[in-house]
Amino acid sequence: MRKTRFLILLLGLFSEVHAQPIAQIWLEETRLEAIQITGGLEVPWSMDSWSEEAILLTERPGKIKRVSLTNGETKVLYEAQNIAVEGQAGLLGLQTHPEFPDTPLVFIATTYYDNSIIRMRIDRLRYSETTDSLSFEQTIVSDLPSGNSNTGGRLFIDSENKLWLTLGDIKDTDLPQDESSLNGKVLRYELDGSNASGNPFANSPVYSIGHRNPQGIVETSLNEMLVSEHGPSSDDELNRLTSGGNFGWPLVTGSCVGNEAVCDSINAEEPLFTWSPTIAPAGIDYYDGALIPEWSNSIIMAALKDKRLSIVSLSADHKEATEVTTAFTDKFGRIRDVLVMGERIFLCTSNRDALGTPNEDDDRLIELVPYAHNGLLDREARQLDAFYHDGMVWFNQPVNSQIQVLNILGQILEVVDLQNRTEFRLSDTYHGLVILRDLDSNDTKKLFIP
Ligand SMILES: [Ca+2]
Repeated sequence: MRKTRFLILLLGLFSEVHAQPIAQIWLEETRLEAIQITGGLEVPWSMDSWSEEAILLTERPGKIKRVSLTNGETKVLYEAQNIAVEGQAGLLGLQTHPEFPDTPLVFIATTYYDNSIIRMRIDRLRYSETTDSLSFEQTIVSDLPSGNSNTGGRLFIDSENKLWLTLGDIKDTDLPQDESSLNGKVLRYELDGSNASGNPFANSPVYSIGHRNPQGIVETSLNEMLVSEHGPSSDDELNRLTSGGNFGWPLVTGSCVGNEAVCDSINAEEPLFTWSPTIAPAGIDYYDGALIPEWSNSIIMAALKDKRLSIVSLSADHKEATEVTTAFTDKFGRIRDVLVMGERIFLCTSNRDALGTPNEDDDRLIELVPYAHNGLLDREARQLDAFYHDGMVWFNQPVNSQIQVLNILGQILEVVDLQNRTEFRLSDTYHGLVILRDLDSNDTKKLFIP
């Protein structure tokens, strides 16, 4: 226990909170350990970076919490007032100002009641160091269509300081194709809430149309804007936004292959990737770090229904998906959002929503910590059929290859050429774990030497 803790401190870069991993997976060259930063959250919906040391997140019932990455300590910085919390409505998207904390502003998307009708607004909050809390400053956009289903609600600020908001169709399929309605649209504003300059439709925040329920949005390093969206019972989509682009809903779902006539008639955009049956994609972020080479230049996508991450590798120009893999399936339950902070990757669960099955720790904020591995301890490798007894290594079959003996650090202690023998004597200087590796087959076996 002590040793583990020391190792984690030595690595420094990463969290020492709850150092015991709650799950791990093996990629080709990287082992990823999942570390719980904190539990006991209530449907966390959107995360953003507060600093190197903390994450800011919304909880859908209305709180904004700051979670320390050094000790997991969680503090409520804000409780939203006059909000509508029912079904998928509540406190949703959150983004810090690009110059935070020099410009200590935070933007949130939240639903509210106008008489009994649910609408959505974007509020600007200000952080005070004196009180160590956020306070309401101004509603910069209001009276957006909303409801308790297909609400969208993800906020994002891009590299040109434009404020994006995804809006679902609110279960009204007549409206996503109607350019004058805001249902089923991706909207783009200036940071003061005015319509972004250069938007494709006059006097409108609408950037793209024909969306069903987009719940994730991110900008890649090549400034491509990508959006994840929930399909009906098939065809969840990852889309690359284009100014004025039509993403098809409800006239076409998923790929235009087989739907060419409809797609041509509305000039629909082709998704980068589709998932059928649906997996319920939510938050997305873009990773291009060096510590997980298998995931470089990828979109990391949270999936609610399929309880996993989807990793979408992008082409060099970021206009196409080249490979899609999955990770951590069924390890944490429903996953709502993903946050990439340089080399660090975080996710939050959504097991306390109406569709989840929470355990006592839910909901959780989890960090994925990478370790390089050389394949020696890869759990996917086959096991050598060998055991240790009384100073000797015994094989169940004669072995006609060279066997490496390594210590736990991967250093080679010796190489034994077996030449059809079934046993060899180990040096009595070896104690603890040693690893055998067959140089022909690469099969390995861990042995404990008392
Ligand atoms: Ca579509």
